[in-house]
Amino acid sequence: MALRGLPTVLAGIDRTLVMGILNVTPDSFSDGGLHFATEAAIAHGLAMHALGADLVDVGGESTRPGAERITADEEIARVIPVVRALVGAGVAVSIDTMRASTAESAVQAGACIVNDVSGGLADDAMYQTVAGLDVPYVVMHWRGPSATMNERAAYDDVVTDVVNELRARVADAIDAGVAPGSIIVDPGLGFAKDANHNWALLHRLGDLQAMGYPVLVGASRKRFLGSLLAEPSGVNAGEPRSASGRDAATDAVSALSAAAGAWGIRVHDVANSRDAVTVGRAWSRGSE
Ligand code: PMM
Repeated sequence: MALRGLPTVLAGIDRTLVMGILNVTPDSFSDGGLHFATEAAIAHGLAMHALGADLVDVGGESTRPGAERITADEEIARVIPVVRALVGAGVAVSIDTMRASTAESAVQAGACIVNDVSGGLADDAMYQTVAGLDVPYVVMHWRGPSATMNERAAYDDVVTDVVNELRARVADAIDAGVAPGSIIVDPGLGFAKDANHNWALLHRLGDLQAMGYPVLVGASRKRFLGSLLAEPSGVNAGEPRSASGRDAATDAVSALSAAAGAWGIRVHDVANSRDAVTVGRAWSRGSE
């Protein structure tokens, strides 16, 4: 599926794209503060690129369940130096933000995709801004800020509800001038969704693809993988697997998403997910 405005280097890739996750969240306990976080983030972004990330997704605001918002100025101060440095080094960058002003600054600094976890709901100016920027736009399924999202995880049929809500977001974006050919949709795994909601969405990824837009999947190291892999027995019986032990499960989701025809996956473990999507492509084609 040709995506309007995608840089040629990405448009030429004939498999599920691997988006490496780069969260620029400074450690307030470190003396280095923002500068340290910036340098470390740039180094990590370059490392993911070297390991095979097609894109590096730069975000400055945590979306973990319960997370509080940061100011626009703080977000921009965190992400823009990182975007600029990575783009300068030849890395394709997407900007993970719910704010139109951050999206605009990042695209001016060279980012080539806007990844909006709120699907446009968090900022009234987002659709018009993206329309003006004319870059690919990820519309993720979202029902409200991280601080309260777990209360909103109630659905009649999660797949039908997510598809219908995404359709409404996409229609609003197009009304505001976003080109239909630049839209990517994402089920928003873990955002106002419990483990079985996430599995239902993955099981029926085809229903999302039937919307007619490229689909991005973000399962990497998320809690539903930890609970799936909980210790079966022993003193830690029932304990979810820790985030650091969820990469093999993430890689499996990457392979299966690729086999199902996902446009992209958003992951921490770039090298193994790159192999996984290559396997997924061969599996679905029946050949190399
Ligand atoms: N998940 C997170 C952040 N950004 N963007 C998209 N498009 N899809 C996602 O599923 C998604 C996202 C939260 O995960 P993190 O805390 O590991 O970055």
